[in-house]
Amino acid sequence: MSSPRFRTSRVPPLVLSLGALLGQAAPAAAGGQTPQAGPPAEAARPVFVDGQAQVVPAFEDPASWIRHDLWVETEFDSDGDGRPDRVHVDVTRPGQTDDGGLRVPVIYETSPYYSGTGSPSQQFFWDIRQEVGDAPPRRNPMPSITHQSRRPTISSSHVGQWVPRGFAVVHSQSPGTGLSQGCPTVGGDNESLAPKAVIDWLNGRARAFTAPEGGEEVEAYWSTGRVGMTGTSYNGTLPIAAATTGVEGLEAIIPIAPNTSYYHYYRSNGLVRSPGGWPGEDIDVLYDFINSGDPARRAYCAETVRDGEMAAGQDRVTGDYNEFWSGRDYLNDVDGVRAATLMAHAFNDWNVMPEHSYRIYEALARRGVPAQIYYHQGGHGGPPPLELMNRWFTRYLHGVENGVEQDPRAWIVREGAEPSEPTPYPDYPHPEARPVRLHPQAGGAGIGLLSTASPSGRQGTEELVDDVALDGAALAAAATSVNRLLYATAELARPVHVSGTPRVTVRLAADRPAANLSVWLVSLPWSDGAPITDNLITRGWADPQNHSSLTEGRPLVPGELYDVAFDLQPDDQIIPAGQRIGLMIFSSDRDFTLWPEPGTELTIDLDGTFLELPVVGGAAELARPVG
Ligand SMILES: [Ca+2]
Ligand SMILES: [Ca+2]
Repeated sequence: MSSPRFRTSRVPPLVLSLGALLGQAAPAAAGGQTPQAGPPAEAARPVFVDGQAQVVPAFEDPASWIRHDLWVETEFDSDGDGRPDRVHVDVTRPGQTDDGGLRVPVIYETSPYYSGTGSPSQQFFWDIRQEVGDAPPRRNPMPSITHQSRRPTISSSHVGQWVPRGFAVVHSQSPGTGLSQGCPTVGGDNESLAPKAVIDWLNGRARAFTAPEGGEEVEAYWSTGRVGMTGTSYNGTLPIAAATTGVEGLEAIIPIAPNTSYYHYYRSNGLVRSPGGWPGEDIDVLYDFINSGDPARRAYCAETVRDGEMAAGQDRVTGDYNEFWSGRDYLNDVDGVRAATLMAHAFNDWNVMPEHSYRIYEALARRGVPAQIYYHQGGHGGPPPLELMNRWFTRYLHGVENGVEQDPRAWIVREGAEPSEPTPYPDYPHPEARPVRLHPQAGGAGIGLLSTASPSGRQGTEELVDDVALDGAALAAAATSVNRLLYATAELARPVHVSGTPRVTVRLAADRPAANLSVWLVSLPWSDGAPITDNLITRGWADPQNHSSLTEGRPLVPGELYDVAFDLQPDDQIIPAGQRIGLMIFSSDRDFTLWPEPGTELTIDLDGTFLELPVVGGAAELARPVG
């Protein structure tokens, strides 16, 4: 099953129909600023076909565009100099906005990355070789970023895509980066209020100037005031940050692989846990990584932010949730969001994990804010198809009633399908998914059985010994191991469609007060040499000390059993017939957790341990006998 819309829209006739339409509109198209002969520029206007803004020849020539930069005055003073911080902004807009009286909506991206970033070398990250629950070793600060003056063009992203379609494109540099004043705060309030100020300016409610100090005032007379924001990763976080302010004029956002909570980025269920590919990264490392602003401000910013509130709040000892992290979790501010939100993420994004988009999508959908979600099966980043984005921005920025509100709410790229051909779902998770409880049976040092039927009789306890030298793939591939426990279903008689957020409950005891806990869901048999994503279904991590509270972990009493229940990362995947679904329980996850010395012993009580797997069609799909 695939979307008819995406099939038809890839067909050349779209271009032909556009040509035909432009032919009809020819007397009103093209302009004096373009090489083509034709009527005056002032007649050129955005053109829509099939509910999407089209490339208009009169808007296509970059030589006809107007580019300039300016500084918008914000409502905060984060660098402590007693004056409102000004943020650096660039604008690219069709020439007709000056010569033809045209007013256009705006596609806007803001980022802390436009003026260079710090070293990605791990020697400036936290050293993850430490015992769980201990104070971390001291971190080497990252070398300073060389300050760049980059104007008037901050970035050319989105310009080629949207200016020819009748939009202006605006960029701004996050506070404390590049030529923007203020301090970098990595999720602080000024990162939400800075784009709010830019949107206020685009609506005539804030002032802008030609210089960072003083300067002539600049007005956005060419703007309709309707703004859409997009961007990937950190640049996808900031549209959500802006939207939480409820600023008028921010009509639509398309966050791509956004981080929606710094706690969920750097911690997992009470545990210190690195983003995949960035071992030892933490919020203060990201501060150093984006700290490209005026060197004269850096001492004040380091003292108040990195060595101030971050040092006091980030807590790499317990990993618990606290007020510092709560203030950097956009779900806590989601009530303010009114912008129509098209989320995009990937189920194999192990850097910014797939829960980040789902938690916001779910909250917005529940509140009745227009929201859709697009998931593909790849890794970090990857926008929705242009058609989907175009319909979204056309509806909410140009106000064209294209019926996008009646579209399916969820778009899931099936395994092996092109990212441009998602399968429409009425919602995500698939509405027919039901939680199926699966129970482990003794034998996890090899592969014990995992079944929907409660085993008859007690299964008792089984043990594993932590060894961070072995990664999760090696542990899952091993026929037997003392370093993990693995339980798998019988071979599937038919494909099983998992859709949603699996949840595990692990009843465990440890031989010491603190331990890592990692859980992977895998598809077996393991294919050696294949990409890990061929066999990895999803995974999750938790701190057993947080078994009853995310904010107040308690040291474990060695030998005492605790029920640790937590969500794995959301997923949507079809496990082929003939495979077995495996639940692997282990301690340190080499690619994500801290690296304690090997030897921690975990005892798992199988009678209190189970998996709840969201399966489309429910338990019947798993309970069928083999063959
Ligand atoms: Ca200031
Ligand atoms: Ca903890």
